[in-house]
Amino acid sequence: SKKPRLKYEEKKELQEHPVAKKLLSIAIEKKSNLIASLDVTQTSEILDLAKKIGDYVVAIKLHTDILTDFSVDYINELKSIAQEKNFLLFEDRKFGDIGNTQQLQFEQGVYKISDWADLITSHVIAGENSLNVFSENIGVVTIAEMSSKGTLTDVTYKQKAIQISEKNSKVIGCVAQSSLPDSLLLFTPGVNLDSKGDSKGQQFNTPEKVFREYYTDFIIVGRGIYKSANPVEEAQKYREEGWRSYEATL
Ligand code: 5FU
Repeated sequence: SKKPRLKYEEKKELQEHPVAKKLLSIAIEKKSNLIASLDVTQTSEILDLAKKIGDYVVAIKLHTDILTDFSVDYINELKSIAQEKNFLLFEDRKFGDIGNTQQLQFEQGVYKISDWADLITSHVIAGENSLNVFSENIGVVTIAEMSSKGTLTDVTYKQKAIQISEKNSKVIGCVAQSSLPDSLLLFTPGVNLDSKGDSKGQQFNTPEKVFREYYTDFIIVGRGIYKSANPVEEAQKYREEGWRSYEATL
């Protein structure tokens, strides 16, 4: 039989990065392991959803480059909601270039991600030095394994991505669809209670399955929440289901 997983309290002891500690503290305090991915295209929709579901999540994941009306005012308002409701801002930029280009994408352009993100995602396709450009105070989450059908992130790729991630003090964890070493936090997207997938390659699992089989730490839910008729009720449901499933593995 499988050995029990580490509790969030135990993982917090293992983590040295302040953002990892903060994320785990929020999880413990809110009894939540839910990250809502608000993949909507207007800033007013994000702000509205963030106010309504902010109490139930540890972080809100963003794809800032899909917004049609980005502004610095929007970011400032989102930051103040995040502070009030105690959640982190997670930009799912999935950097995937040489370090020099990633640095420009991280610090420059319209979005100036380095000014406001608590967490960012990055591929490691360009090798370990490409991660050197991210700042110390931002938690880097590497993409070790994707959720989509036919992804190229096979076992060998995943192992190499984990090796790079374990060596780098800026990396707090990985996006993956299977277990990780205890020193890395596991973030699992492709989670939905009502659907098995979409016509564009996404594959969904239930929260129960990803906790039981992968010992994930955080579930990432997009359409299951923001596309539903009642996002508040769904956020509460995924929070409860995620927490219950986590406790069942202890
Ligand atoms: F790295 C990954 C991955 O492997 N699968 C994903 O689905 C990231 N994602 C993101 O999680 C994706 O870009 C969406 O923002 C989100 C899943 O949204 P869904 O609506 O729950 O499918």
